Amino acid sequence: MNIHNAQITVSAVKPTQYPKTGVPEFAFVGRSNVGKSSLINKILNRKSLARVSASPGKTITINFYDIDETIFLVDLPGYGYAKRSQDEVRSWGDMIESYLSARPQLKQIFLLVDSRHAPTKDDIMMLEWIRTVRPDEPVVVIATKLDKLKTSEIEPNLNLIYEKLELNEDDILVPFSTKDDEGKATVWDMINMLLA
Ligand SMILES: Nc1nc2c(ncn2[C@@H]2O[C@H](COP(=O)(O)OP(=O)(O)OP(=O)(O)O)[C@@H](O)[C@H]2O)c(=O)[nH]1
Ligand SMILES: [Mg+2]
Repeated sequence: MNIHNAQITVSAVKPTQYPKTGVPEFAFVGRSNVGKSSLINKILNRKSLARVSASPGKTITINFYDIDETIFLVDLPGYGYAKRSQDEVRSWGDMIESYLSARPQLKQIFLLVDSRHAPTKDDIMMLEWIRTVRPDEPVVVIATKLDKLKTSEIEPNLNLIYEKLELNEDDILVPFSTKDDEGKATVWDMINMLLA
């Protein structure tokens, strides 16, 4: 995709605020600090369209990025951030789940996990939840921060993710890094394929 114009359209906290245009959407979910906002910037070649932070919990609304009025990339708040109250965690869970489960134009949910670590309990729960709401689709997992691994760690770490998340041969695991172009073309290929 040749991007001319990428801009944030809506920061939403409830369904009535979601865009009403109906163009296809692609959502990025995952643990807080895993690199969702960074990935969106990277694939759009933008430095700071999506707000990024070294401390977790940066994105607190559902942010819709309008790409040439053709698609929306959707940046979701992360889960698993310890410094949140029970009430916050619950209302965020509701907010994320109500978007992900009731959005006909949502073409794909991309689940991001940190390539350095084994998937957390929350990652596993999120993946299981994705499978229940989208039972007939392959799952797409993106392993972020690949640049932080030594070459010798890449294969074992990816295998561990594959195993812990119980991925099968139809599912897709994409290694990704913002420090180089690892994974960027694959993410675009998948978006374009789903649009075709
Ligand atoms: N080295 C490296 N750092 C990364 C990469 N992706 C993200 N980061 C860093 O990880 C931190 C968190 O990135 P964000 O993009 O804000 O993460 P997020 O998932 O949007 O976090 P929340 O909004 O809190 O849910 C930032 O310091 C980023 O610079 C990567 O591929 N490589
Ligand atoms: Mg973010």
